[in-house]
Amino acid sequence: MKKFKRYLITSALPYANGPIHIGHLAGVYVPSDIYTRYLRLRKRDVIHVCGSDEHGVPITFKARQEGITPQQIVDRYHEMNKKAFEDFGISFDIYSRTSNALHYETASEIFRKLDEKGEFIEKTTPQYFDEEAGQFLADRYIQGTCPHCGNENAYGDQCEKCGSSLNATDLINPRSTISGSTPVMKDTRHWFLPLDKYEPFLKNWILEGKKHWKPNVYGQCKSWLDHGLQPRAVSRDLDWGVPVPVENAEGKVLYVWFDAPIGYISATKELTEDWEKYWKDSDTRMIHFIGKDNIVFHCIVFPSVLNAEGSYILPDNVPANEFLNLENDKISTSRNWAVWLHEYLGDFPGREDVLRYVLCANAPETKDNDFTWKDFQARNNNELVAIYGNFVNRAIVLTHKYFQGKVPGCGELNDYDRKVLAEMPVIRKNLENSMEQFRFREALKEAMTLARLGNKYLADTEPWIIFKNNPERVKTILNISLQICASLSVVTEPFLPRSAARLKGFLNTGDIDWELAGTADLIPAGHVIGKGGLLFEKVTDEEIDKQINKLMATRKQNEKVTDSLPPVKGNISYEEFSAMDIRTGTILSAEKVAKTKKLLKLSIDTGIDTRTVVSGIAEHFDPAKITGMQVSILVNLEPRKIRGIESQGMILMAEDTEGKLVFISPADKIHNGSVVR
Ligand code: B3M
Ligand code: ZN
Repeated sequence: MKKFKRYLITSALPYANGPIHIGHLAGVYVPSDIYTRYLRLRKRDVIHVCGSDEHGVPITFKARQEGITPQQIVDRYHEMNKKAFEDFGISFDIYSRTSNALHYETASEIFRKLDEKGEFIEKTTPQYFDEEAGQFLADRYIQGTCPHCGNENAYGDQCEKCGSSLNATDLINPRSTISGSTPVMKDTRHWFLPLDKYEPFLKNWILEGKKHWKPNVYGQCKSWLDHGLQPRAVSRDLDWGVPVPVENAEGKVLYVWFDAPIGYISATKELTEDWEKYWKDSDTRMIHFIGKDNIVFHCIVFPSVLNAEGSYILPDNVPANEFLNLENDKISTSRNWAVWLHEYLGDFPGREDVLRYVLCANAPETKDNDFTWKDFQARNNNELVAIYGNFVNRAIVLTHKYFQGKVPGCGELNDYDRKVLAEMPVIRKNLENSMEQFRFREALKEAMTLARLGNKYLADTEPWIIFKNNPERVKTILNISLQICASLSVVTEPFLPRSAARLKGFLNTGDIDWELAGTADLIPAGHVIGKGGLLFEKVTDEEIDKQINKLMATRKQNEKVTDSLPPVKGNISYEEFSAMDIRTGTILSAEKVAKTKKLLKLSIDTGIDTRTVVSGIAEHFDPAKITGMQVSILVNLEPRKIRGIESQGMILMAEDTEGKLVFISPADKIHNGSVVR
């Protein structure tokens, strides 16, 4: 692989509209910090940039919800998140923000250069406009009835109830969330990045040149490229963001995903005058640390922008992680299903290394993974306390007990000593190989292999037993044990920076050169070590129960599940199930059945025919609002007369414990008559 002179590490800029949780740490920030700390220990020229991503509709949405300005929202969360990262030892060289002037300047400069080069396509497209508020509506500012499930509060981009991704024009009875009025279609001009034009460059750069990327990253890029790319809008009608820096662009700002990655550049400019050395010199190795949902922006869109601009380097690797779940459920800000960093630190003060350890050991490096509090407790108690902490504590206590805290000289070696000393450099080499390949779980395992080696060596040689008759032998055992302790203080630093610093204090060594880790003369005989202590404390059942109870209370609150769920019916055979013929259909019309409260007469296009179904849903749905909705319909139910009307089938509905009724609709648009199986 090419030898680079320097490294530029970027970590995804978290949106400044909420706190950081363990999913962010596991996906992006623990890996990027481990790697950066490792490079620094290897004396590489490296900078690590990050900062708050302060534009985008969710921020304006939250500001409107709270009745404050977007700037006040980002000010709050920028500070909160900056502190949380500092508290967790995430050692960025700069944590900047995209609402600052330097970023506006940098993003504008790049946009203008692409515009002057004629890279953009300008297109006028119809967009929903709120005449009362006098502004175009971004997708999140439009609500209406979901055509799939009838949810009346679906958004223009997504229905949060059935998860369908939507275009604003799919919504039935759209309304503006700003004024409540019905929006009108109005033409608006935007700038588009011609990603289709960049396909040959991207296919060559990625599909040919990046075969060594992690399969989850390479695979996602390949599928995007195989499906063909479309021009992508890089401007929005919003009043919050980087104004589009060209003529006749009033009221338009850069699309957040156009400006945010440029935040890495502006942060670097803010950090060092030498910024071009990092961004424009091919001897720099740029690595983007992100979560899998950001792959397209960091591997397709941003590299296309930089390549079109022409003077920047491109990322050498993008080792994106998958997602972390919490107690077998998706982490969700809106459902408060998360472990928030500031709350963790409140409950486990001074123990951020334990969380770093567990999140690295369980990192979703190749597939989604799960965080459980029981596993957190087990790893802390059985690995950090019982192996690493126990070994270090014994070695230091015994050195004080037998040799007044002075590192004893190493006497004659036996086979076991030689085996242990030979193992140490091998472990360090393995750790380095894993680290260089962004396999941090593996690298951490190697660090713990060194701790296990020391722990077992002390347990097997039992210096506390043999000291009386053979103090010379104990000198050798403790000398070797202290070499291992000193090596651990070096190789654990990327993962557990606070504990590594404490261990160096215990050993009174100060900083140790990485290249010495794993050697037999790291800490010389005669050196006086410091007082020891416990590197890690046990996590108690009470502490864990408190966390689990907190999550269960959140779950109860979210689901408001009462225990009145109807019991499961008796089993049926597959044949009985397959006798039902359920299809997708569309409601063509709906009207109340005269003199009834509950009944609606529906006309359904089943793809096979158009038929009438009478359904007891009049108290739940306004007939005008469900026309056009896709539903699931049992088409081979015996017809029956209801209030004189022949009903030919049954619409499938779901009813919760509070009597709420929703349609069971296909998650995506599909032909009527499609078989539900
Ligand atoms: N803020 C998306 C996210 O937090 C976005 C990352 C920007 S990195 C330039 O997932
Ligand atoms: Zn829906």
